[in-house]
Amino acid sequence: MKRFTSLFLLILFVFVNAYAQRENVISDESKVPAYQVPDILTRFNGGKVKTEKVWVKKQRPEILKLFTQEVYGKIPGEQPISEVKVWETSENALNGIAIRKQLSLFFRKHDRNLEVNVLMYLPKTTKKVPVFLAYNFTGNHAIYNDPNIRLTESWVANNPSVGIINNQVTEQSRASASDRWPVDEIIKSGYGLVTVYYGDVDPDKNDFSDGIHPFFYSEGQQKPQINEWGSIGAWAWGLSRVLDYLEKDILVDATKVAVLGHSRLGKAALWAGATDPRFAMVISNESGCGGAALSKRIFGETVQIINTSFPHWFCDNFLKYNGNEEMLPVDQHMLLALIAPRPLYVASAEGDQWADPLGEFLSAKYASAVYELLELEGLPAKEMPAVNQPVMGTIGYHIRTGKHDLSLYDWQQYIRFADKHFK
Ligand code: GTR
Repeated sequence: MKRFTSLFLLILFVFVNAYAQRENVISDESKVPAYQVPDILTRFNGGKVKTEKVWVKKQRPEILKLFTQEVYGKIPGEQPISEVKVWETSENALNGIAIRKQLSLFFRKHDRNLEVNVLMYLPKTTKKVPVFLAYNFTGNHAIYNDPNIRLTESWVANNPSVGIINNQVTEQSRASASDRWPVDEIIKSGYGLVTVYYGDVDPDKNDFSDGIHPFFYSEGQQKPQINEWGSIGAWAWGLSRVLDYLEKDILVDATKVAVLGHSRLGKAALWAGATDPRFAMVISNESGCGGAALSKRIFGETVQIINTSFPHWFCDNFLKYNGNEEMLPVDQHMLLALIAPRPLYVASAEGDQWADPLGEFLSAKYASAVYELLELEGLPAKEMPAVNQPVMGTIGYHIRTGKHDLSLYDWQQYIRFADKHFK
């Protein structure tokens, strides 16, 4: 009985707490508490960053180290691709204008085996093509109406409305996310699309017994150490492994891979871009808290809220900053600056206040100081642009009308941005 009562109280506490947090969410600009973000060109020892050399050799490595240690966690070791198995290459996709390629990357260690399925659509041309590399949320079969795409057999979060039952997809799940993936437009613009279901690398649940994490455990270990990777770190790692493969694919120009992600996958894309300089362009679509949005600006989702709802996304060290953002030694504009000198695009949506559009814009604006130090244009806007008025320097930004989503409008801007920098 006693145990029952304490369990009941614990559950009650969790609910009341979650509710109280939602109630306290700031969505009114006049209620945002005063805050200060670290000056990106001031060294942690107080000196000033005045040259490219000091940025590259000193400041950038220090910032990267702090994000690794305090936010996303370090990767505990190396795990190269063990085998690539190409399932099919069809010259006849999209009514004959594209090549469809499906393959698996296998990762093996002791008795562990992880299979990461890759779907590629590439324009038919004699030249190597630039590509967008992006994770999808529910499986490759969901992105396009093409019965030849293999159905994922991985664990997927239930959603009976698109035929995902008992954490398995069904025929009904096909093309269920096709609104987010304008494959024909991408191909006709001369780009390939490479996509992977993010749950192949690490299923999105607070459980560290599956996905890539256990590959690095010592005897008896159940979860990563407090300074080691959570799920975002794992997803970013997965993007780099896909890039390892793309470097070997003769159809792809691996020097022109734009890594793109929406929402939590935008956070992963940013971290991948920050940690792996081979990504030639980085695109964050409404990545919000722990992505492009400033953490010290308390608006919409906060560090405490995200760590409570998704305790597996960041490293455990990040918990120290719950309700305590002012103690963070870094903020997200510094993450964006790690991507310099490569082109970076940050996008927000008016109907996505949870992700704090202004915090995303300011972050891109503050990151500009590093681009300017490197004699690049940075973000060509001092104030938040009006809705549906994209700005594009080496940093691009837009806020569009509409809800939290990855839309055709977003893709059209990313294609324009890629044309500007890749062609
Ligand atoms: C939300 C979360 C956001 C964002 C989003 C998503 O629930 O609070 O940080 O990641 O999920 O990924 O769709």
